[in-house]
Amino acid sequence: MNFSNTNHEHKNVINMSKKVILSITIIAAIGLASCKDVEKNESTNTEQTTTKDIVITKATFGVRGNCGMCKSTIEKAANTVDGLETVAWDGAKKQVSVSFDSNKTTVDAIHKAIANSGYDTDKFSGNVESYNNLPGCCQYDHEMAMNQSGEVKYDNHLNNDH
Ligand SMILES: [Cu+2]
Repeated sequence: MNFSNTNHEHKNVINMSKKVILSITIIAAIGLASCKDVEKNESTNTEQTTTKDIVITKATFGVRGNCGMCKSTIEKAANTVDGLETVAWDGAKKQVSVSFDSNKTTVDAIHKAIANSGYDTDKFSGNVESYNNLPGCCQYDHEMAMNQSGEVKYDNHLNNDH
């Protein structure tokens, strides 16, 4: 009979479909399982990257100055820059070392902040008005060499009768 025959074929098609679906499900499950493993590894990597997201950049450049008071003024000026992490002015080398978050600021911004406080950097001249307002002992020589080797001990007023 044509009708039941068709019906039977239809059932077969359904059975086949079920088998196909089952196979697909199994393959998908295997696929998902392996994907999960990959995802796990990826998320681990992502976490590590996230902690490294803050990129700390280090820079060293010349800054003129005389004494411990200069050091304090220079370092305070650098610290006004948002994103600055560390600053240390080396009076013997006439050089400042900074580290900063490069997403927030630039070396130039730190140069400018220091220059604004009256101190020459190897890129910008110190603000004249600020320089004139510095204590006499801090009014450094504009011809002073910057980025020195640091072998010559600098004249720190703290060690002198001043
Ligand atoms: Cu000084």
